[in-house]
Amino acid sequence: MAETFANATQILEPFKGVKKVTIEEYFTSGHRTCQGCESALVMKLMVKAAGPRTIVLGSTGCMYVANTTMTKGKMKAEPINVIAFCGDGGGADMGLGAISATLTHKEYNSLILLYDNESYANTDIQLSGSTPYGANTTFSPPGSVKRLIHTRWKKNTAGMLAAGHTECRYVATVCASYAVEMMNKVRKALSIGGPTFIHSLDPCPKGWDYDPMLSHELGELAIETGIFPLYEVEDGIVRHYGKTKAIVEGRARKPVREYLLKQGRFAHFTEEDLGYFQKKVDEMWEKWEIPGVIPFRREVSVK
Ligand SMILES: Cc1ncc(C[n+]2csc(CCOP(=O)(O)OP(=O)(O)O)c2C)c(N)n1
Ligand code: SF4
Repeated sequence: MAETFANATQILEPFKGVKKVTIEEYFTSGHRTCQGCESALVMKLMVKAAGPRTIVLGSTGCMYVANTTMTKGKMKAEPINVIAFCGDGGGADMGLGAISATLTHKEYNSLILLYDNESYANTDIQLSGSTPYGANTTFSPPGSVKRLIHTRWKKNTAGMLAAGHTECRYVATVCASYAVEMMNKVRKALSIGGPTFIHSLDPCPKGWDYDPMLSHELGELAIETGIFPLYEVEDGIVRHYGKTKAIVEGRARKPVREYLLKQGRFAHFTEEDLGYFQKKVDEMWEKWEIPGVIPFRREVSVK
């Protein structure tokens, strides 16, 4: 794979299975995230995949606040990986313009990783453009007069960035419940060169209101219900992977209620709300031009 990635600062071969994953940890104990925080796991796996010649910077949010307490040290003058992380508030909302600009600069070698816990979590779980339809947040508490305060559909951030930045060589979606795949997408993004983008869906026990032991299972369910598709777009070619690929090839999706009803933020949902959510996810798979990625549809001429 080395020859094709002329712009990369270093080539990181994919881990061929969990037993081949490197033992060194760069995300050490002492951070201050909640128990069961999947975004912390994403940080741990991201830097493990990237290796020691890496600088990580980020916009403010849970991961910045909880993980950057002790920063000291010097690096040798040598090529390094640069990773910028952001939450969904920082990336899918506030910093979207900056990410867009970065992805048009072919000369930048950097990976932007958006860790999506589906709220402005660090400031107490406010609604973001990435919060799912109907969810209870501090900005959208359900009430007796109005049950659903948040009635907008979640942004299709990775699809939007892939479609809108045709010279960006690599965009992927990941979930840390599939850790080796996730790390290999980070390695690929860093190896291919140029600005690249990864969107990670991260269950958040505090914001989603569930027992921390369910984080891994909820990540799996997000994929198995088809709510969060796993795919990569490499040089304009879309590849679904993992359980999402199986869905594209015909495997039945689990009903969205299995995922939604495990989370307190959807505890107020009625059958009608669950039905609406299911219908929107079905549309994504049955009507989108590229399922889970590109929502446009060609006009069908009626004679
Ligand atoms: C320009 C600016 N606006 C608002 C804030 C206050 N603020 C700090 S953390 C945060 C939440 C960021 O949410 P997100 O990016 O989703 O990350 P998370 O907290 O969920 O990890 C906000 C709004 C800030 N620091 N800077
Ligand atoms: S609020 Fe959510 S994202 Fe933030 S540290 Fe806690 S579990 Fe992690």
